[in-house]
Amino acid sequence: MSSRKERLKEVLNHKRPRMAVLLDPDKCVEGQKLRTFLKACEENGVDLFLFGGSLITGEGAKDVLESIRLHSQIPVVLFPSHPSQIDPSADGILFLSLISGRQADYLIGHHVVASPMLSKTSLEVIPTGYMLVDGGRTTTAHYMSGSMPIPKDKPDIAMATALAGMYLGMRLIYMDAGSGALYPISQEMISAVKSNLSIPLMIGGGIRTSEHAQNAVEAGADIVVIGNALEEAPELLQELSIAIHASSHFKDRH
Ligand code: 1GP
Repeated sequence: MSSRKERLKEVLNHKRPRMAVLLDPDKCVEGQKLRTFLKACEENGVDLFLFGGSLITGEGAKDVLESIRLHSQIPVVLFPSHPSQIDPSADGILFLSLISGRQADYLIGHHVVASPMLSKTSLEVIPTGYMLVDGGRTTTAHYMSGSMPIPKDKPDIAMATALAGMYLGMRLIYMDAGSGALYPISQEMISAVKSNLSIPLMIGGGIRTSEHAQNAVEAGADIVVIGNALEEAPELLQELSIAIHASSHFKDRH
């Protein structure tokens, strides 16, 4: 097993909080800037790269993924919105079922198309209950999936949905306010979900400050996903990483 695959296994063991950085292939360009950022991610203990987006329009994804593989040892997990985004050179794939929505294609249809392709790769397939939550604006994920997000003040709906995902056999729940959300998912909702789950909980969308990141960890996030904030201000990497990793109080909590 490659060391990246081993690192991926550790990330999913939810023994302590982890940091995932979302790399959107439409927003990254292969070159020195990306390589400098990848080096900074290594130095600051980033645990995982999510690679993908709700709508990919550019053609540079392959080059960007190749560069990530060449210049870092951090595991790369695909975060696809469509089977066409499967790339066997990553380490794993979030096999996302949009359990907050009721659209058949996002629950099972795309999975049927993708599965024969996946069976020919060595990607670690991670069955993931994906839940979109209202983050104050319609994000690309909300719009493209044509689904209604869980209202931000309904932790009971979030909890019931996540539980259903766990009972259906998901290995991970990803609760997402969507990229560029105006505000992140509330602590109340995160803790309502976490207190009922025995599988890891990933939280993302609108996390822009170390306070946001720490709030998510304190409420029970096992993996915190940061995208936009680092695209706009890569210099925030160190303080966001410290906020997620540093608190020994939340380590080894299981
Ligand atoms: C989106 O959760 C990710 O799916 C990241 O969101 O870009 O707002 O950090 P941001």
